[in-house]
Amino acid sequence: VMHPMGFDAFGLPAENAAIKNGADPAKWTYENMARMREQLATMGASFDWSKEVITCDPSYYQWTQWLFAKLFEHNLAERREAAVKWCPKDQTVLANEQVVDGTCERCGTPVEEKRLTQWFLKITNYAERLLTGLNTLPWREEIKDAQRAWIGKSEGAYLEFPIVGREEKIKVFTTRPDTVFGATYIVLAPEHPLIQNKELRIKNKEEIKKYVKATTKKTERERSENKEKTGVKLEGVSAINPATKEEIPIYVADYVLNSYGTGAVMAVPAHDERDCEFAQKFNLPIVETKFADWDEIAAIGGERTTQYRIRDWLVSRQRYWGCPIPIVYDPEGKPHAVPAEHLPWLLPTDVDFKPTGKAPLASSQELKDRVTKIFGDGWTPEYDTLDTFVDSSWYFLRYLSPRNVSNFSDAELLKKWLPINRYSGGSEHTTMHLLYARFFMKALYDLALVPVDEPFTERFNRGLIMGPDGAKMSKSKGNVVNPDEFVEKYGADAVRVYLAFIGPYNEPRSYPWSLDGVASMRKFLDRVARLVEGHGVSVNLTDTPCPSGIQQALAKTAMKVAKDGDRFKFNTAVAALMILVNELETLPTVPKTALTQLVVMLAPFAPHLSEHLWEKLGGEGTSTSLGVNSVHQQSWPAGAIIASSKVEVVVQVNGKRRGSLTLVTNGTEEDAVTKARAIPAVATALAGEEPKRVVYVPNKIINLVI
Ligand code: ANZ
Repeated sequence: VMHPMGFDAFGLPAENAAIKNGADPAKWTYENMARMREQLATMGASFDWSKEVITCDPSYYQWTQWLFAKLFEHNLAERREAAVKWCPKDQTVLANEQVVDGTCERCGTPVEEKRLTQWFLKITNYAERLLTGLNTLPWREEIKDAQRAWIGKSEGAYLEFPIVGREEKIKVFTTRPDTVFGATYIVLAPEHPLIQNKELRIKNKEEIKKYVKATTKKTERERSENKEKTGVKLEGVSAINPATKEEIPIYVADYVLNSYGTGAVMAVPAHDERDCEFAQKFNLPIVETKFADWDEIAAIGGERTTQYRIRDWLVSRQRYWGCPIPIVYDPEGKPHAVPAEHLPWLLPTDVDFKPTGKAPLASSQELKDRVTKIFGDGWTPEYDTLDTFVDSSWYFLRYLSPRNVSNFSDAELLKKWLPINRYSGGSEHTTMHLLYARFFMKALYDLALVPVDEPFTERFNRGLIMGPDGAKMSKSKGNVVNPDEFVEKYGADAVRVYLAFIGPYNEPRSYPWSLDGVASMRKFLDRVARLVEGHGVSVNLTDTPCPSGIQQALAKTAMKVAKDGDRFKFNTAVAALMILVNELETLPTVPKTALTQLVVMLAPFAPHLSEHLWEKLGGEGTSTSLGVNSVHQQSWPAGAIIASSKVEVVVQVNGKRRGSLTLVTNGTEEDAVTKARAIPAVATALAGEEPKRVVYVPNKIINLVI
């Protein structure tokens, strides 16, 4: 098992904190990482720190840049103009997910739309493979469905609607070309180029302009939501339905998105719900007609096509604290990848990182001089940095060889370890990180840089721990629980056992932090300690042999904790340990073998206490040796399971021994009777009679009375 830890440490939080406190984002970030390492250490977290990666470290981002350059060389990274959401206060481009109700998620300022030149990674080239790749992954269906919906494959056709009195035609995408006879109007997205076309004699230009402007405040998601339809008719222009040859009106409405299909739809109110709502609102005819067959569709210029909802991934950010995009422009303005020998392409430090609307890197004289020096006069740097999701799309490859200075990873180790058996994280990553990482893997596979094209075999979406009030922890709500205080008061082990106990890890539900929870775990651990150390209770540590009932309880617990632990169901694993402790507490004397097994099973949850008790029980512990005899190096009490899973049961007829059976521990009476009666000596003794009574003492005796 590899259990590494790292810091995905570029991005807005560091930059914003730095802007607010006037600190250097690098200093702020590295200080926070040191603090977190300490916190994790006090919790006894068992990470392999030799594998640590830090995405904002030049030794890491050198390879992010190297991989970006590879994608660029293979036409998978591209620069083009795009309409982007812009926050005028934060002075930066926002991702769609960062726009909430038309305002910036961070500061609440109404967003604007801007057309800017941006860098994209062409994830759409991989839409089909990202989709089919899901079929064989053993993930929960809901995770796969969410990705499928995000990729959004639709099979349909393009149709063309001539504009009355003009050469141009309006091309629409439809999944139902067969309904073309019922198309009674056309709807254009507000951004559709026809609306800007000056030659088109639109009579109500002002009204349209106002409507289009209002649209820029909304996100695509808000526009697609099922709200009351809005729109404006284009006065003075109309189109022809190619099937009916009838003249039909043209509208602009924001429920049609420019980024999907052709940004224009033929509206069929008789068959499409949204069109129907719109038609009712604008008093447009709703006509039922015959369905067109493919010959008719083809005769009207129909052309089959497949559309995907997924868009290319916009990766450039006009921000300081990110990985510099390793691109330079020649005097003609053509982009070139920075050659590998100049990587890492360092983030300049002579920068005013306060947002001004221009990329902060543009204020660096050092960066300009660097480019001139290496490439010559007239060459200029790229000033944007990469979206942090690029940094995190490949970090798991780096874990295999984190100090490698000659490659992004190690080919042999990639072959050995990939794909990752189990990958867990929050459900918020389903259509972002989890999709980006899959895309990266497929692209790198095509470039022969990795041996497999799916990165993660199993996916666990974990739950979320909420504040004690059941709401998401947030400073503004004042419901943040600081684990340090609990560690201080109750010890790290109590906090760990509490976290394990709070809910099934692998179920993406939310679990409120109970303020008494840690205290009651501390009580449980104290009881375990008393069992071993015998403080003030009537149990004594003895070397007596383990009664078979206790042996079975131990075996059962070992099996359950192992099985639940393997599925990350730590809560039920802890519950099983609690039941075992209850049982041991009923014994007048507790055998030592029972306690050693208990302590070994408790060790993953309460590592510090377990080691202490292990020493008390005669183990060496980490304090007295190199740790080879530590409780954490013991094998799981699996031997006990095998030894006790079968028992010898004596078979009697009327109290007289007639044979014996080897049965599973705690088997059913029914099974024991059937098997007993099949023993020849028993059958003879019964002489065809049905037993009047069965006395069954599980795991010991079965007596058939006739
Ligand atoms: C006519 C029609 C009749 C439609 C009918 C559907 C049902 P999916 O399945 O999501 O791909 N459409 C096309 N481009 C659009 C855009 N840019 N913005 C909003 N809506 C758009 O949806 C495809 C359907 O959504 C297309 O098929 C089109 O409406 C609409 F009974 O055309 B249909």
